[in-house]
Amino acid sequence: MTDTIVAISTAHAKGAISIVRMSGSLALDIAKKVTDISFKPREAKLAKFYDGDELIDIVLVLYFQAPKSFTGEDVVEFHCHGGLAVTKMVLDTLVKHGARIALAGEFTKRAFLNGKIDMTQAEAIAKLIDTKSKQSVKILSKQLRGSLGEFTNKIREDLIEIMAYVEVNIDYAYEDLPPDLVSQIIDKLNAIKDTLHKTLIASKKREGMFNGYKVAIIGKPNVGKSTLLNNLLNYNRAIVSDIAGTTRDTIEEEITLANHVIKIVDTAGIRDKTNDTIEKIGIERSKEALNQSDIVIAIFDSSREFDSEDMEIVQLLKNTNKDILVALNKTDLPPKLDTTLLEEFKPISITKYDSDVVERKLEEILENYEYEENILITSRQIQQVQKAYDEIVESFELLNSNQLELFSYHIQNAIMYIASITKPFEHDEMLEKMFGTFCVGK
Ligand SMILES: Nc1nc2c(ncn2[C@@H]2O[C@H](COP(=O)(O)OP(=O)(O)OP(=O)(O)O)[C@@H](O)[C@H]2O)c(=O)[nH]1
Ligand SMILES: [Mg+2]
Repeated sequence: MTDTIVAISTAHAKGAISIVRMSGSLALDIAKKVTDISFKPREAKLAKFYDGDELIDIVLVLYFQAPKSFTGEDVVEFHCHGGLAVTKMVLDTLVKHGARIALAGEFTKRAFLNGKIDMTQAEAIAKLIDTKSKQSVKILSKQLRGSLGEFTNKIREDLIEIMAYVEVNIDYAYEDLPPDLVSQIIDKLNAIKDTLHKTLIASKKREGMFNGYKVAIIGKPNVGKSTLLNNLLNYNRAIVSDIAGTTRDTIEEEITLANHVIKIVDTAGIRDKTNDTIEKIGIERSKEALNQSDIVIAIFDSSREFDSEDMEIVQLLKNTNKDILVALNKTDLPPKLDTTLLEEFKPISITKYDSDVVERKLEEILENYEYEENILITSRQIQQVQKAYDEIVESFELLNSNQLELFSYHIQNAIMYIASITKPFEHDEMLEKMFGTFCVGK
């Protein structure tokens, strides 16, 4: 018999209501001992909550009878008044009567182990709590209902069908195989391969959707990078001066744009001939910031001649696959910059007095991002799909050279990796680690 667990499921802060949740075989017995009501499943009842003879709170009680509950066990929820002290006293009383404080993610882990949800749904729950963008809420709530599980199950079934074709024909000589069978298998397998590939690309590209997209501001020294950061933040976060090399380290701040949380990174001006060691480190960091960003804002000073330092920025832009926004700054001053090499980036003009157009452009880029519904949301999911994809790629050769047994071996592996997305084969320690990243009470 497993322990009966209990935790405060709402945020640990002062609020109107706090929910204490208890799950396990003793839940109903304990609940009866601390309240003055009779219990009926799925009925909300107002109850006096006692610690012995002492009245602690008037609470709303909900009882979910196993297996029709989140965890699949008996669950009782106590909605108490939201003071920190009263909630803690309710919790302590339940512990006194035999419940144990839940570990992080233990409720969700039980839901998973009892087959109430699959692993993708458990992961969607964890992400939903952490996520910062409205777009990702839409995707995650679909996954919460099992959409990613359905998607991977369909792929699994298609692969099993291919296996079946092959197994039936494994004993035939190649010449005796139905003539169009191999081409049918290849078509099916190609379709699966393409779907997995598309999903992998979309998922890797859209990691920022959950954690906030990163936008790096780059440019040579003194072009107005920190000025733009301050304008986007609406306050003077970074030091701005006419001395080149003012910003020495990267500065990261968050803003919300078009329902997305964006992490804006201001960097040290990039130039190649500096002798200053600290500045050199800063420049390396700006290159790193560019590599880690989703969108790059490159700033050029329209009031100065185009020089080798600007050229270095152009080179960086040409060598990156990030979304690029080029801004010509200081357009309030007489123009001197030859913009020929920048035309391909369709530059926009800004000044320190008017940089709103940058926000609008950023919003445009974000709005144009395509959102695959079946995006993979954890690195675990990405890894497993990648492995399945690699197995399928490897199997193609073998089919062409009629090595059906080896082909079938690789397809089996692919099936196993796909299946593990919803039902990982990891042992208990592994599960503990996975659910340990959840918050307590989940
Ligand atoms: N006239 C004019 N001056 C500007 C404009 N934008 C920025 N400046 C000035 O340009 C100077 C440099 O601005 P910063 O924002 O510190 O430039 P930076 O790119 O962060 O410079 P580093 O940190 O040294 O790489 C400051 O004196 C700003 O006031 C603009 O649109 N017009
Ligand atoms: Mg700066």
